[in-house]
Amino acid sequence: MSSENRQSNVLAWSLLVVLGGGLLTVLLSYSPPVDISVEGHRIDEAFGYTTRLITIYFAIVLFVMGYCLVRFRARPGHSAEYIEGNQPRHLLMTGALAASVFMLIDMRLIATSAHDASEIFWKFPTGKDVVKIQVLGQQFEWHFRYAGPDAKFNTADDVETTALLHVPKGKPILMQLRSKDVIHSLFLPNVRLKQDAIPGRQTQLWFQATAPGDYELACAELCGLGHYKMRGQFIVDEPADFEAWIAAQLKDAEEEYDADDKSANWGWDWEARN
Ligand SMILES: [Cu+2]
Repeated sequence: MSSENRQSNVLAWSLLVVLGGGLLTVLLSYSPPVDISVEGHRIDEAFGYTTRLITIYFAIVLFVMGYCLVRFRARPGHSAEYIEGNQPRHLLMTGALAASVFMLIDMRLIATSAHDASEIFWKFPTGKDVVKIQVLGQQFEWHFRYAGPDAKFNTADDVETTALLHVPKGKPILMQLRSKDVIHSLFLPNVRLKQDAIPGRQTQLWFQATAPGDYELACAELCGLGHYKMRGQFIVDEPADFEAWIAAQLKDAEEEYDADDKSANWGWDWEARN
């Protein structure tokens, strides 16, 4: 065998080993943060399904590559051939593989995500039980506002926090988001939600948490040099603890309230559509 042939064989095998190793590494290291929401499993299922199918297809491709490397390699008495893959059966094989990827992965994703969006994630909860929170994104902080006992926003009994979100377990949480400056994106990995806060617009999201604990929130939209600072605490409380926390905050809130301070009173009328 010529040294050139040997070289290209080594190269092809190295490529195969690297790709296969990469695949294994990704599969073994895939560990999303714990899901503590009622509907988050839908996102995980979409990820899981896509990952499983892509893994199968990728493994098939690797197998065919490996098979061809052995079967058609240059060796004493047999030289490697250059094939352009333009014969009808080649095109048919490629087309069939592409079509099955499209049908099994893309179409299925479109169908399930359309269903989940319209039936779950965009069906915003109503009723007395709903905990309403207003969210303001700004360079480089997240602000959260709770209406307080009067149930009205932007009044003296509002509770306001920065980089700290408290919610009670087991109740639907409905949030309205706005931005003061540029596009931000509120990311709550543990409930599998991410929603842009867009200047000049009001967006919303909802979820229901299932497990008390201390989690993280972040900004998922590169919004400037201080983007990395927009992380915060996301705390899920037992309902009684949540009420106690609100009550404790209320004292400070009423002392600090200043009706003339426009920037501190950034809240809005809940019904306003912006
Ligand atoms: Cu941001």
